[in-house]
Amino acid sequence: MIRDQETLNQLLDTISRFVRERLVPAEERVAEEDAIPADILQEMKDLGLFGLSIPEEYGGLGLTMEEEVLVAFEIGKTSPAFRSIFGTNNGIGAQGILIDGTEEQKRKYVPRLATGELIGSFCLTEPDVGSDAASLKTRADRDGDHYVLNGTKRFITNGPVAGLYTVMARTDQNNTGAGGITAFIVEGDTPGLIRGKPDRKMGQHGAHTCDIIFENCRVPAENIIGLKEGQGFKTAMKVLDRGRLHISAVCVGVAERLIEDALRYAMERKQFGKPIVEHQLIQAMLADSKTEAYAARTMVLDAARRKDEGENVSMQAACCKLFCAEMVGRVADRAVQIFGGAGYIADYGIERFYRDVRLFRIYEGTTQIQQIVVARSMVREAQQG
Ligand code: COS
Repeated sequence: MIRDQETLNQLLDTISRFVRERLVPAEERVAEEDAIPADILQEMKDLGLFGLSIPEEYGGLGLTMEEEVLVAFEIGKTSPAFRSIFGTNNGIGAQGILIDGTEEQKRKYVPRLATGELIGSFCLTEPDVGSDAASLKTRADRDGDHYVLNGTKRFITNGPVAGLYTVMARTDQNNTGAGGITAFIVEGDTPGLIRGKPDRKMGQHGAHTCDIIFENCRVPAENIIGLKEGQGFKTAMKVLDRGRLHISAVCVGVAERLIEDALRYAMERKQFGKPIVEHQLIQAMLADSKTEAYAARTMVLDAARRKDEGENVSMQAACCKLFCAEMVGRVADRAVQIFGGAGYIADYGIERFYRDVRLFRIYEGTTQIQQIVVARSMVREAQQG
């Protein structure tokens, strides 16, 4: 749903210009220094990028899902590391509170997430718990009006810099499944919350992950999201449904950027006496990439519109994440191929994107998990129908 086309167009133009003029020229520097420059960070805050999907009453731009994916298409046209720093505040770091939190919890924390004053992070994965999220081991034991958290969370995006963590922990030790899990809001300066050293990653340099360790970390009972024990797994799944659509849109943006770069290069580069774009085998690669990116854009928009209309889009979000993450992997691979030797050399930036996009097939649910979500939904529908 688009609320006001003119306002949205202005926002999209502004973001597109910011991406082109400020972020694209800084891509190489960010990758080399493994950090986003402070002035760019401030401009992101000024543009409202930390609060895109946060309702206006809590200080955000209150974008609908359709508006958000249109923005994500634009943001995708540069290194994914830029999106990562504000991505958690719009997505997994804020949505738990927004979807299932109490009014008081929303008022207390969300406005500071919307401005970027506070970075939000989402702690689900553990050293022994990845795709099988319901088996998580981090425990939270009640002690008076507090819970005591113990355990380790792994690969936590923005973990090193976050000031607020949504933490899934087991409150019912007799229930080893999803029903024993509760979601907590944990402030970054709580004693017993320890940040590990940043992980060394294959790509997306400038975006950071680390372990978050809880050692007798006392969290007030009033910080249970929605004040209800045992709801944490469902909260996490709802958050991921939304996150998967956003990531899908970013995949589309990155694919479109790579197609643009590959096309420009193919028009300039000459072999066998003519630009390589005139060779049909190069044309085939460009056409396949264009077709797949178009299909991805269309499905993401459809799922986003359905979500805005109030439909449950768990299955569609998984379809999108599955297709878009795999699609951008193929597009990046073809871009390297079209660039040839230059595609393998760091100076051209294409190999960096090739490494960056590999993560899309893994985080916020692997491709294989999306397949499971889609297939289970098909079976459920068939049984009901
Ligand atoms: N929205 C709301 N509730 C949901 C839901 C969703 N999208 N998906 C599942 N649930 C509910 C189920 O309805 C069920 O509730 P009841 O017990 O009341 O029936 C409960 O949650 C457990 O669901 P299910 O039995 O499907 O859980 P599984 O253990 O089989 O796990 C998968 C389901 C595999 C889909 C889940 O563990 C998953 O998404 N894993 C990947 C985790 C992930 O993405 N990690 C990335 C790191 S975080 S960036």
